[in-house]
Amino acid sequence: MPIQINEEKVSLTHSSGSSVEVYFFGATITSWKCGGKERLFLSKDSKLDELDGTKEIHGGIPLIFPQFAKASEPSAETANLPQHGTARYSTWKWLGVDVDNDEELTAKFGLTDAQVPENLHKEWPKKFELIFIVTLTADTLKNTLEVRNKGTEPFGFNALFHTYYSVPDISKVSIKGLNDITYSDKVKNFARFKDVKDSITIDQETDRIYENVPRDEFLIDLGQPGGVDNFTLKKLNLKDTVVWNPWIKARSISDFGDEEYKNMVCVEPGTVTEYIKLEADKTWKGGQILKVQL
Ligand code: TA6
Repeated sequence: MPIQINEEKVSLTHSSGSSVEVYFFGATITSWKCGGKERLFLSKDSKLDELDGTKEIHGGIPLIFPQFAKASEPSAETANLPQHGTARYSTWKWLGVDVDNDEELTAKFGLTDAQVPENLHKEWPKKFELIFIVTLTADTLKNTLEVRNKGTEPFGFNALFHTYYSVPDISKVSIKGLNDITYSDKVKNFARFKDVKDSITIDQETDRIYENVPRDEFLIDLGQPGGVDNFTLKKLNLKDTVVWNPWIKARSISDFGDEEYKNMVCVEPGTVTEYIKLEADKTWKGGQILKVQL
């Protein structure tokens, strides 16, 4: 069955056997399998059976909109929202399958401001419509977010794909394509640095926002012999890239396994260092393409 739907989620299976699972809560992708393997990390402690809007899903690809981090300016438009905004805490609508052929399987999910929980909506009462488009092929997963301003005034927003990759061993992971880019380091009180090494490795808590990344393609190398199962990540119309691993701080996150930091890394394309300004009645589009080297 290429499409299976229940109250909580949609499962899509492409003719090649690749598959994706999307929860209506947050339109969060919780699983992407291709080449017979799970490619995304999902914490075994994530409370998928208690999605009442208070707890986020820990893993997969949470969608971050309209705010990334807690705004430092009290006057910012999104200042009263939780650090990852509202879309992640809202229940999206299934909009159906768009394309289903041997090449690709594409499905859509929708969210309007009317679906945002009241306590969050009142803190950012803008009129908007989001469309999240998920495209699956034999070796790629493409995510596109469309944001439409349905109000009469412009608004500003952040957007980010908070992608958790599943990795066999964090000590062997390297990320190529972020050298010579200034980043602000949340672990070091947002001090700014630049790496000259051509790849990043992770051996401690890492929480960096790489700003204005001109390259749109990165290689996430899992350190496997022969380079099999590496990912290429392509960002589409997004300026920044966040790299996160909580390291042993994961032990203080209630629904995140104590040792699971060894098996995940987040590489997250987004526009978060400034607000994207959207005029009334206009649409913005951004996205990412994850490709596995099978
Ligand atoms: O995207 C990076 C980040 O904002 C980190 O600063 C850290 O707060 C993390 O996300 C939390 O992610 P979670 O999925 O646990 O909400």
